[in-house]
Amino acid sequence: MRKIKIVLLILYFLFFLPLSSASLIAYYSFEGNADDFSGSGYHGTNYGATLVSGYRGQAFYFDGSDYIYSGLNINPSALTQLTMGAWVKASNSSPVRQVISHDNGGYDRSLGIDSRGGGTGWSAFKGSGVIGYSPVSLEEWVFIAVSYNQATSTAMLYVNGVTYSSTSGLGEGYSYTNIGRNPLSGGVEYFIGTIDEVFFYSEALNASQLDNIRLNGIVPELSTCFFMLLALSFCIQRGTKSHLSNFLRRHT
Ligand SMILES: [Ca+2]
Ligand SMILES: [Ca+2]
Repeated sequence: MRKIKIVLLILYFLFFLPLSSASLIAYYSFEGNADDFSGSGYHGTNYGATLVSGYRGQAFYFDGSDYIYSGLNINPSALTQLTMGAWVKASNSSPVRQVISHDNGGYDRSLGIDSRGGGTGWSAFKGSGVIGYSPVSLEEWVFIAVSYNQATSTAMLYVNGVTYSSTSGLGEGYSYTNIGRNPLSGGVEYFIGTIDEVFFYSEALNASQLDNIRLNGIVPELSTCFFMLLALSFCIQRGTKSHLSNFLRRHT
């Protein structure tokens, strides 16, 4: 029984650790505030967005003039690989609108609604234009993400399990990130709708890894903590038992 427990713990860590704190660099669950729950400390500053019921718990509603500032630097020079995404519910699909962006011109890393990727819908910037597109259904929650790999000049848009891959040639943008708008020229392309569970990984996640986040949420950290506590209590229990048996052996 003890051996089975140890094997299960090892398998768990091998499976989940590559997707856990090692590469999660910012996480905004919007539970009451715009704090970063990844532990990295990139707490957001909210400019006008209002707390509403979200995909999970609470979320922020952006009315077309709101945004959240994050000090996270998502430039290719800082992060060769990046995946960013969120659960979103659009209230207006007229392009162009950004969910996450650090664009300062030149189609820098951005995720939102655009009309230049073959049609109007969920899209992402790829340096020399736009990857698209997945049509928007108003007032419906959808999981969107984009992964970038500067080393291989590739980018992949992911919308509710469907992927759109492209070559990319990304330049540098601002050294900070906005949620709910494009920071270009003091702010343009404002999003109208609700945004929840915004995440950033310092890896170019593949479709199955994004499937896992879409289906299970950003839970590995919590689960890891739980299993670490379980492992700790198991060790303490073992230690106590061993001390007790040594004591009894010596005194009986
Ligand atoms: Ca939430
Ligand atoms: Ca640029």
